Amino acid sequence: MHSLSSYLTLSEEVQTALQEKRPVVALESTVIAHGLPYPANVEVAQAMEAVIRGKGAVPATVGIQEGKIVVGLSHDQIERLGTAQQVQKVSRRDLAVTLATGRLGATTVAGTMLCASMAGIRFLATGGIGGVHRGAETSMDISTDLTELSNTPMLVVCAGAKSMLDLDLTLEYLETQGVPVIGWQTDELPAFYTRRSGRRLSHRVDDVATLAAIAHAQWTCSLHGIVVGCPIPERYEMDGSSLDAAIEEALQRASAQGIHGAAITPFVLAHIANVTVGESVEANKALLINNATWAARFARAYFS
Ligand code: PSU
Ligand code: MN
Repeated sequence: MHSLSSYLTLSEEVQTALQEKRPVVALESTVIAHGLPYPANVEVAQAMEAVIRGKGAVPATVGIQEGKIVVGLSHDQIERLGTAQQVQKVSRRDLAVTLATGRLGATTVAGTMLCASMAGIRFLATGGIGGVHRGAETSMDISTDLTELSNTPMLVVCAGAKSMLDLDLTLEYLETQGVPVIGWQTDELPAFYTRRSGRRLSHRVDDVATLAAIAHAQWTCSLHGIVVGCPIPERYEMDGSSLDAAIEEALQRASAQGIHGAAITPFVLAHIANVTVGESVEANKALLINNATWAARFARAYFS
């Protein structure tokens, strides 16, 4: 018989922090394996861990290796995920197969929520959550991130979602799933590379104590995921209209090349990075570090 512990490995640092009820922030690894080019991916993964430690919390980067969920990947394990050629993108549907076949896997937001919550972690920092794709009314391409948020008690700090998605449908879907989306010091859903999306949110919070109180209320009432949208820092914000053109072009190319499903996001990200000569990669790094910083502050407020 297998028990959950035979599939779950926690780093010593993470295990101790959880036992002592200290704040831990989970980090996804799809952004490392599929979202950013090497070496920016590994650099930003280390930088996120460093700012989380600097704010008095413990980082737990999640990945799948040799049949185990690893919560708290080592530097070498992160390097491996950031350089390996064949890495499985692991969302909820992929977890068991990846574990049983011993493949190397990088977890999406959904996969990270699932794995980190097995370890008892409540906070997660990422860049952008997945969402409802444009044209989903015929493709039905809706990220599992959204349903995971309705199933798993975790606060996910992100810079909103990319405008390659249908942001209106994404918000509608989250509402249907009962997931609160909170603007951090903003009235609008941030749109990843840009601070504003033009979509007004129903909730805005400006201080960490209120956010911690919301998390306590949510989870005490056995409710599940919370999304907190933190806008990209101003000096890294990109020009929305040229981005839209790049996204449009990438989506057309993807469709012409028959790329769909889980492969779309990495394809579009790579195209935008090319077209913007790396500016998008710098912006992506900056917002990831910003989100990690806030997630650590939120976790600290929650555990204080
Ligand atoms: N959005 C980004 N960069 C990313 C992702 C989303 O700007 O790297 C990744 C995240 O890991 C997210 C996943 O959870 O893509 C969503 O993929 P899908 O749409 O296949 O569920
Ligand atoms: Mn999808």
